[in-house]
Amino acid sequence: MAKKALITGVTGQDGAYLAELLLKKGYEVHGIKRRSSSFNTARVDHLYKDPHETDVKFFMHYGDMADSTNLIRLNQKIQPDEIYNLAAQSHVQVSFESPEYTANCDAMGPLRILEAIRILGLTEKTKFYQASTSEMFGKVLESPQNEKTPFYPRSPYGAAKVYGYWITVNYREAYGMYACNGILFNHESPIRGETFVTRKITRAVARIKLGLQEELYLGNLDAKRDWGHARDYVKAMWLMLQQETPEDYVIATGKNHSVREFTEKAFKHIGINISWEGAGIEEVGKDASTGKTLVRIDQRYFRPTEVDHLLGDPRKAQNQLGWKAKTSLDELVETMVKADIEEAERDALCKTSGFKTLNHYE
Ligand code: NDP
Ligand code: GDR
Repeated sequence: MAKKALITGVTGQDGAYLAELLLKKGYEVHGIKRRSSSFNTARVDHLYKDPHETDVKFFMHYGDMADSTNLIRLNQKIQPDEIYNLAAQSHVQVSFESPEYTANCDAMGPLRILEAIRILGLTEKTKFYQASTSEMFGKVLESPQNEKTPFYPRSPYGAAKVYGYWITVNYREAYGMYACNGILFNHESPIRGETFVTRKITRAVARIKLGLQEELYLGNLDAKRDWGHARDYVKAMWLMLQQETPEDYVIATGKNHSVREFTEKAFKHIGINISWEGAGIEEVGKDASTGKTLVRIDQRYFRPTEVDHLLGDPRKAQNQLGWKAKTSLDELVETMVKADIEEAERDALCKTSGFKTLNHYE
């Protein structure tokens, strides 16, 4: 019998890479998607088969992290061997705008699933993975950060995820459940959401190259992050659920870079060297050879409280899971810029060919 996995947040970046990985490993994969007025399954459409076909291994179910009865019913129906809880309001800046919703989804969400496992008597059968985050370290008290570094969250998102972390530890200790936290540092890819800084930059670089955009507006250029590739990181999630004992692991590359450096690297791929002039909110990034301004600062992208500097220590994962980040930052930037150029080429073609978008129709 194939193992059954349930992935919450299957339509997100990590959900898509993880579903692909588990299907390759022979799992029957069930994903939870939200009802939306427009299609929200683009990242997993290539995995989907019409349910009337034979040998279907990938199933989608409507659900929401805010809906306990839905989560209980789905777990009762699927009886999963492994649950990967990836669903979250995952944008740090948005969490300042919607703190209560973020807490409901990101803190109460994992609790609802853990309770579903307990209520249904699945504590012996079902293993649970919680998508914890380096944002829990927040105002960094030591560097690099490892599994023992104290938490000091700096956003409603970070605070909600700290609850998700501890409730996972608590259910492991209280009920003997196989429950793990993956404390993942930032991981990106060509299917990263467009409003996270890396994708925002690579997408803008591509659109500037194709003449679809003039300038890129950013916030804090000096924030440092430990950036890896999402495809590498979902392997660590799976490995965590295949061990003798459930434990928590930091997953990171062990190297960090600033948003400024990321921007410079991305522009280099289209043959532009960026030179920085001015300071603070007045700072601009110019094309060093033409003097044209390409990057500007906008106050709206600064957060009320910032996480200045994150750097992970992945040695426990290396030693116990045999996991190591495979993709360098240069490779990651190159892959992302290339993919965004292809997308921008499609947009440019539509524009020059006079194709209409839906809202142009009467
Ligand atoms: P994404 O934002 O790409 O995906 C989030 C997923 O959660 C989407 O499928 C989204 O659905 C779904 N979702 C959001 N709200 C709800 C809800 N109320 N009910 C059901 N589903 C919901 O995030 P990533 O894939 O990047 O991250 C996956 C997880 O890992 C998240 O929990 C995130 O907080 C955490 N994390 C991410 C890191 C990263 O660098 N990427 C690092 C550390 C942790 P929809 O598609 O409809 O919006
Ligand atoms: P982060 O990712 O907050 O680390 O959370 P994000 O890419 O949003 O920001 C990284 C850093 O870049 C700075 N920044 C900007 N950020 C955005 N989004 N847009 C901008 O224009 C901009 N300019 C500068 C930010 O201030 C920040 O310092 C991500 C998410 O995936 C979380 O879900 C996950 O838990 C953490 O990574 C680890």
